[in-house]
Amino acid sequence: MTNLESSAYTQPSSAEARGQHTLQEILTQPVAWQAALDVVKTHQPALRQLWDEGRFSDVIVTGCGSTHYLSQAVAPLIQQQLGKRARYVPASELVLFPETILPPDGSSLLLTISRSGRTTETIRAASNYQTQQHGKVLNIGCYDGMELVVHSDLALIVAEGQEQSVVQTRSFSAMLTAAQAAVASLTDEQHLQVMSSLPAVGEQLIATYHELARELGGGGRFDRFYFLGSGLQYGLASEVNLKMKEMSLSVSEAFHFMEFRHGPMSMVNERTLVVGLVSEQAKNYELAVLREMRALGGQTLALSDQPVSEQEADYQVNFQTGLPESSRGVLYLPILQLLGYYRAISKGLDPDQPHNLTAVIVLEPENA
Ligand code: F1P
Repeated sequence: MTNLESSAYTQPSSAEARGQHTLQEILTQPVAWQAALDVVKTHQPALRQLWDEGRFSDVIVTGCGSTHYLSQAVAPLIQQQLGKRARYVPASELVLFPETILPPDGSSLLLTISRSGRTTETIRAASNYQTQQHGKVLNIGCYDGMELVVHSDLALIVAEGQEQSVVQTRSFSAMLTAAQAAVASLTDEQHLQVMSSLPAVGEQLIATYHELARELGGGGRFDRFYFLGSGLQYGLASEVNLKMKEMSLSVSEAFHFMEFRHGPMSMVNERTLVVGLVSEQAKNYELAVLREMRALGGQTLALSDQPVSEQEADYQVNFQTGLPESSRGVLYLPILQLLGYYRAISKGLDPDQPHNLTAVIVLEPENA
């Protein structure tokens, strides 16, 4: 029997109280981004020492649920920016099938990501890696002193990412900021410096587009949602898709942009919202997909740094930062978290109490 940790709060007393923790955590997340930047700056010497002395052959990034999707965003960033092969895997795969993941003669760095630091699969993966492969482990999380931190050679802990809610919002973007800042600190000090503008940009973004998220999520116009992302954005598309599912129990899926044409677009109709997390590098290819989905009757929402044409997007969120794509991934998150939040509220659900879910999955020994 799996021992599921129960969420530590009571049923809201009235409808308007529904989802208050989740909403506050979404709206305050830029504060946690600043804290993440400060944590990385504090640990920069230790991070540099671990990286230089480790002489790693590759990097394996792992987590569960939201933090697995975070791994999907971090691994390509590491490979692109640090020039080391990097791959992401769910922690359970590393526990159950290590020989399919660990390079036979490699000396990998294992990067574990976990909000709680108490998820059994992730702890097991880290513990096994240290005792069996005698490898190095870097951890990113939100709660210090947890078992996963004990099984790490270095831990970047962003306490301001801690949450009451089960679904990860502020914690996820805080850990993403820490990961992107850690990579920037190992490649280009200038990239780390320019990230200092992210909290203010995030506050402005939320203020500017909050109403759009409420309109698209709450209007009842859509009954299926598709989140498209490629390159550094695929993991983020997977995560915001999970938010839509966890909070609103909606039909939703995430795909790489170009994959959507190869079958899944058969689902597009007049009650479909196709959300594009547009990159810089492949923007033209990605916007072509959105144009085609509009032609099939779907509505499209494009999130990008610079504005796109009205032929490509019915709605758009523009960051207008000019920041490198490797440093501003968090900006895609708040409005799409709000989209799922308002969809849940419009369906009479309570995002603070997601159906079937708990904040941490702690498995009994016989199941782990
Ligand atoms: C992992 C996780 C979450 C999920 C849910 C259950 O937690 O699967 O991603 O949203 O809360 O736990 P953690 O290892 O990141 O604490």
